[in-house]
Amino acid sequence: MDSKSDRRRFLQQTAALAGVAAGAGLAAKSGPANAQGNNVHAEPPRRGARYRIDHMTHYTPLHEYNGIITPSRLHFMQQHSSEYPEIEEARHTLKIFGLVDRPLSFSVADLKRLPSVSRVHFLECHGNSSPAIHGEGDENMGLPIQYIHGMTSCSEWTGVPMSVLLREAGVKTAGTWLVNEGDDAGKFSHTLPTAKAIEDCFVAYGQNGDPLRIEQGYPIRLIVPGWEAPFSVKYLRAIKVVDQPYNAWNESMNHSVARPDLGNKARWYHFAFGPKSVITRPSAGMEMRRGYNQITGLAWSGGGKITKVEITTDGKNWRQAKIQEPVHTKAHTRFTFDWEWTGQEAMLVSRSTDETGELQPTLAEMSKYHGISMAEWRSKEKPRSIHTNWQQPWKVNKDGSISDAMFA
Ligand SMILES: Nc1nc2c(c(=O)[nH]1)N[C@H]1C(S)=C(S)[C@@H](COP(=O)(O)O)O[C@H]1N2
Ligand SMILES: [Mo]
Repeated sequence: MDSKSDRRRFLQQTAALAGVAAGAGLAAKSGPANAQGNNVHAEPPRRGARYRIDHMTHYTPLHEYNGIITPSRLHFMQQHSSEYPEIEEARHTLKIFGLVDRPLSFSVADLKRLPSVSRVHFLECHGNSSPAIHGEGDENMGLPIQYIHGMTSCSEWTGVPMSVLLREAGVKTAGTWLVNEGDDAGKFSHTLPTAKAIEDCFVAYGQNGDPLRIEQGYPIRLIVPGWEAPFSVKYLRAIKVVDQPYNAWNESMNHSVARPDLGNKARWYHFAFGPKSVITRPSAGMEMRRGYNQITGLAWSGGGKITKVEITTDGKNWRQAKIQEPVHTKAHTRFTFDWEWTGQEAMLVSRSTDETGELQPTLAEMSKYHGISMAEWRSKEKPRSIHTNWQQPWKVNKDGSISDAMFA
């Protein structure tokens, strides 16, 4: 990988460096408190206090479906509260206010009357593929790919472009940032640069032809293509146009990771995901049979379309995989590769390249990017890390069993 362009991208993806109070690490360990209550920009957790984090997660079984659209019922789910909000669609509104000429309020029916788009995009949690999940003694260790990489899914979303809504409201020149707020118990909120909103974001009410599932934000959610999923606020109810990033609780405290190599400062923002891919079949926990075996998996990138996927079966030599059409931008892309398994040990890895020319990094390259040493990755107490797109190796053993060789 070109380290210069990597560095550039890194800087682009990172809007701010910020000092983080000792409490952040604490909160991170025990998870986010839903204790945000109704105050979106609640005070940061106090040192020494105990935080309880209400959190629900469902993982997508990536190895159990075909093509590029995740069946809606299998879409992953990350909810920062202990229950789903019960929203009556007929009474729900989306308000746009702040630095605008005309503050507006839309009912869901109003939104459905406006010009719409249907687009295929992936969503991926910033915590997907986290090192902790591979950890020895981790309750998820040895479980299938679902629990390692299953916090990403891909759907056809239908909704109204943000460019339409923001034009209606008339954003003032100073309105360079948005604070988007959800209607769930914690009033989950996230900042977004106005420029990105206008470029390709939309307020979705449809998921694969149906209304959004309640897990995905019924009746409406924001879709921020290619960027880590916390930007895509569910149960969207308010867009406040502001002149600077607000760093709502989840982004500044819960989703930031203190970095020893940065003097315990944290990167508050990680925007687009770089090129990523994973072999979904065969993968950890499955049994290999001798003879012909199709290797298949998914590749995606926040940088645009996937242009190339390569596979190695010996951990060294790379050959090109077939890419299945259609290829959508910022969407899961299906690849396949013909293979004969002769009964020998094998190391199966995929790596993708996107239309910007960026190549999916190895663990060693990511290690530099995260400022974490290989020894730390391999230690029992894995460092907390987010926004990872390293290559995933699966080891095929002589007896046909397959294991996760990520930190082996
Ligand atoms: N209102 C609201 N929006 C939210 C969240 C939330 O808890 N509440 N979680 C965020 C996070 S961290 C992720 S990874 C994605 C998950 O989207 P999904 O549950 O539809 O898969 O939603 C984001 N938007
Ligand atoms: Mo997330």
